[in-house]
Amino acid sequence: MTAAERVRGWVKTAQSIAVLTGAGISAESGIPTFRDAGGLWKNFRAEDLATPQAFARDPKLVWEWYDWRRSLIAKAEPNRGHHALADLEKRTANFTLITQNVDGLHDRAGATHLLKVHGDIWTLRCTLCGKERHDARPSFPDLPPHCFCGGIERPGVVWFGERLPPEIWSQSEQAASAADVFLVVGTSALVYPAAGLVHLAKASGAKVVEVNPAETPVSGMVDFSWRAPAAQALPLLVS
Ligand code: BJW
Ligand code: ZN
Repeated sequence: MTAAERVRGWVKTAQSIAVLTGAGISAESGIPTFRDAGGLWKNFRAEDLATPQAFARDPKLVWEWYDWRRSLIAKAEPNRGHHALADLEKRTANFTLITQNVDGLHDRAGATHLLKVHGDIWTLRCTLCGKERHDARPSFPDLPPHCFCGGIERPGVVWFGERLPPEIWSQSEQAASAADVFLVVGTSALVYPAAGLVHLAKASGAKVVEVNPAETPVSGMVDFSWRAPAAQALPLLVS
């Protein structure tokens, strides 16, 4: 039996599967990742822009980055990787998809048990009154966008130094600790606490499978590393 066949067997017989995805699963939809070559925007790193301090200093600059990303995502389609996970959800008794992505491509592929630990790029939140709203316009005529109360709006995402949404986070921990199989797909596993779910799943007895063309800090502790792009590997893994 090949390693791939063995992994397919784990996936097929699992009662409970949890999946953690990162930017790599959307790479083949044409959305740049954060830390691979080509992920930089105007020479800024995610760590320079995805912070409350950067937004306080220059909300227009931070919004220009999000506006650029919104326009790319609006033109993108979910790929075979997103669809394979949506199919797997239908065939698995207990299935939870935990995503660090804010792009909404898992929703568009049909995922329903979906936990967005870093928020959603299509949600805006007022920095003055806290009101949230959905806005699917690919780009805004004026930046930064404003709330009816006059306050500046921010993207409804989680920046460095900010707490993850507590209820979503606790459901993510529960899913990771209850999983028989835990898939880690397209994430550099550098950003915590999300990356900690891999360790939690492993410590709770799950078979952990990584899908990533590159090595990551969790590669050494997983039960199998599938070194391939997600849109290629996931359809084979769940078939
Ligand atoms: C493919 C592929 C293909 C390519 N197929 N794969 C413990 C230790 C050290 C530090 C910390 C710690 N705990 C907390 C911290 C601090 C910090 C942190 O982790 N820093 C590290 C960077 C050092 N964490 C935080 O601040 C978090 N908050 C927090 O801890 O709060 C505590 C608190 C408590 C009480 C009160 C208040 C606070 C928040 C983290 C938020 C991260 N936010 C961002 C932006 C979100 C919004 C947006 O999208 O703009 O999230 S940053 C960015 O990184 C984004 C991503 O979700 C996240 C992870 O990136 P991801 O998805 O892994 O992408 P890449 O680019 O890194 O990797 C892509 C991968 O895909 C690569 O491996 C490729 O090989 C692969 N790939 N093609 C499959 N086709
Ligand atoms: Zn407001």
